[in-house]
Amino acid sequence: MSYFNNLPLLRGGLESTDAYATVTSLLSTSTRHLFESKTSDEVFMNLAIQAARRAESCVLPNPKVGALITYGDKIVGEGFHSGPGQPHAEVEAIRDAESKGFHDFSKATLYCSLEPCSHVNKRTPPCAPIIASKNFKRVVIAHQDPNPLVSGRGIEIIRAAGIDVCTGCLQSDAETMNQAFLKNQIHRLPYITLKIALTFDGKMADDKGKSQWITGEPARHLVHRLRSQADSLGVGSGTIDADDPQLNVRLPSGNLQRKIVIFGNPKARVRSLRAAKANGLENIIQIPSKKSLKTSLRHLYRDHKICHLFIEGGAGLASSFLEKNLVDELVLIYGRGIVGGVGKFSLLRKSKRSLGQTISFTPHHVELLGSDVIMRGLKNVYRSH
Ligand code: AOF
Ligand code: ZN
Repeated sequence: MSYFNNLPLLRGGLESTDAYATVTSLLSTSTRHLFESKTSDEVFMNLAIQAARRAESCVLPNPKVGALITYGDKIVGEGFHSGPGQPHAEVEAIRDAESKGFHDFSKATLYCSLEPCSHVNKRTPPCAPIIASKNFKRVVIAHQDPNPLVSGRGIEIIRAAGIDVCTGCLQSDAETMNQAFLKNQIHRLPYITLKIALTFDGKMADDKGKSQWITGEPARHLVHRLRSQADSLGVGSGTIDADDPQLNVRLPSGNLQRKIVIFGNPKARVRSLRAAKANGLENIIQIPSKKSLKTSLRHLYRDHKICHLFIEGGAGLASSFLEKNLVDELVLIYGRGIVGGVGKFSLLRKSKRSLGQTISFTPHHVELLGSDVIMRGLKNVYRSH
């Protein structure tokens, strides 16, 4: 996670004050030396990455992309991609600069958190030829677009126009932001997040199977935010039968529709399907239980365009995904209560693993939320090449 992630995004046109100085003045004296050890390219690229993060919720199948245009040390334009069918970040940044009266890009630098696209026959025109035609002095790119239709061609187009191109600036920060997109493009599979609520002593439910509620209200709000980052929600048929979950995405800005994927045996699925429909859920996809999970995931990506599956419950589904090593990110939410008992609802209940054979995640985020503890761990990290 980048040190700069919490800096406010600077806005400004030709009249903007020295952006570099403004950012440094926002920092306390104790942190300023860290900032100053970054190059100005990294400072501006970080702002482009922050711009990309302004896309609300999930933009999949597209990546989150931000772009920034500087002239000397002033920011003269910025843009981000807000979703499929919408203009790309670079085009937005150029438009922003032009709307402020900036038209001569021959002394300007463009910062792109992703290689500008080069391919045609898609929703929007390719960005690389537009950038080439604007005759920028320099283009700084965080990383190559892993989309096989781009994959270096955007960079070639811009270089061929005689523009100085620099790549790899804050590459890993930009890649971290687009893990689902990278996995989709490289492996043709959906990115999998598994969320599990656990009691303080690590149980998924009490001995009667009740899990409502292990965690408090703030953590349940967080779950809605996490759901909004995915394009689909996955659940076992048993959980629909037992808990009758609403599986919706409620945000302060409104409610979002997500595709629902129900895993489970066919009989249970018929029951759960009725329950789900009675709850007003639409866009429900059922997974034939005979197929392997990996095959099902390929099918979900190829035929249903599912790019990021957010899986919640139940214990059986969570265990299957974990055992088959299909989880990319694990989100554990620990409530404050201890339930004790025999552990009928512990994770991987049937596992006979020894300590030398654990399924390990690399923790990357720990947070106290109300009286709950959030722990996030990564299994796989996807890189652009
Ligand atoms: C960019 N800038 O902001 C984005 C890029 O269907 P389209 O026209 O939106 O194109 C989607 C593809 O373009 C996507 O798969 C990825 O390769 C690239 N996304 N490229 O230059 C952007 N969002
Ligand atoms: Zn583009």
